[in-house]
Amino acid sequence: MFCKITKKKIKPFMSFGKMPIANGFLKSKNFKKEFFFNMEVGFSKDLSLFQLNDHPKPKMMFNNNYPFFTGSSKIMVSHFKNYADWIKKKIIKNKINKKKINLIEIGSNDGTFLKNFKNHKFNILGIEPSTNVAKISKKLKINTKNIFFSYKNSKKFKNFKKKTDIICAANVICHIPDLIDLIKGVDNLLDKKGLFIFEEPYLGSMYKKVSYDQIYDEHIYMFSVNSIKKIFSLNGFDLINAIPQITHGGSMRYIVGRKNEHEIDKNIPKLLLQEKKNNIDSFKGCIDFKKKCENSKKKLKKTIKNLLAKGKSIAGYAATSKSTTILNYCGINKKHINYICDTTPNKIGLYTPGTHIPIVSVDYFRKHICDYTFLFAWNHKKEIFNKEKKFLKKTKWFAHIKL
Ligand code: JHZ
Repeated sequence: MFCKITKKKIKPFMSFGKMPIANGFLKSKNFKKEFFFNMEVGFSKDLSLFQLNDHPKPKMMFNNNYPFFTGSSKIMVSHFKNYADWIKKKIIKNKINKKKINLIEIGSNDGTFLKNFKNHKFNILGIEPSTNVAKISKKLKINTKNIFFSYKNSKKFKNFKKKTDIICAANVICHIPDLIDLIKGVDNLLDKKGLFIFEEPYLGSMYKKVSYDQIYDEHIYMFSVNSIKKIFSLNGFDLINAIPQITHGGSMRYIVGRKNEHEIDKNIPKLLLQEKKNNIDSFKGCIDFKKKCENSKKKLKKTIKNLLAKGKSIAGYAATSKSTTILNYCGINKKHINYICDTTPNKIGLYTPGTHIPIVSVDYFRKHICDYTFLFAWNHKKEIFNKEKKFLKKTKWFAHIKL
């Protein structure tokens, strides 16, 4: 395999086996036509960059049927409101006299984040390649372009050329294979003093929790502070701050600006040192992680086998993208799990990718409680347990990681 940035040869250090499209929930008539790819991961030592070897073409993942809606979690909706408030207070304070602030979101999904900027002070632009989710954002009267973000497409936004104060993204930059092209696009749009701010699942949190389910087709990279610093500094930008977030089981908010235009926060050397201590910046971290994943798989398979041998029934809660990795990697399918419930209307009535477990409504879960429930949206535990108060004691909740 080759590093997607340096193009140098690297050796994959782990394979998760054949994987379908993580969000490719499907009808039974399409079982035979399913697409699979070999999900291997490698680590570029030069950039300290954790990455997938192969991945499906972006259009196979982001199209007119994208079934993930940012607004599906109330806690995430309030996280994005806080993120927007933070930008308004901390970042925009020095632009107070500016008539209008130009703000772009890459991967704006259903507009959950951008709707917080719908007022006279902002010129906003959402860029979203999945047509169905972009439609929701357009309905909210958010200026949304239904295209992939790229350098070529960035030239279409003439009013924003070198004039954008803030470019934001959340859980999107790791989905973009050509990061150099992305940076060229950002460079084309960003003002001299502008900031590029993005949040992504954090490699350090994934290692710590052994939450290997963060790895799937859409997540081409798992970033660390070190890798982001290196990639951007090679391309004319400084990483000026990084702020840990609790979302999605541990994320990092990165703040990037043009080289030598901003002061670098003290957080950066602190986080880099922490990453060094915890082997997040080296190949050793990968090998430790691999061993932990293999043990976690063995343990989960054994737990499920024992439960079924005792005649216990098992349900799943939330058909997340992450669940596709757990189910396919551990060989768990409809013989082991009766159903997975989910709140997303577009997923209900379909089957899980590769493992073909039926997806049902949450109402069905409440009426057909199983002895055990696998919480696939472990990152939304607080929100879900709050919703399912009445059912907390009626089933035993578990996951592949400690809940
Ligand atoms: P959730 C998605 O991953 C995809 P997923 C994407 N690639 C990404 O990076 C992350 O988000 C950020 C259901 N649910 O948020 C709804 C309930 O059923 O962990 C959704 O189907 N009940 C862009 O899919 C799924 O969980 C609930 O109360 O792993 C979303 O899972 C809640 C809160 C969610 O993301």
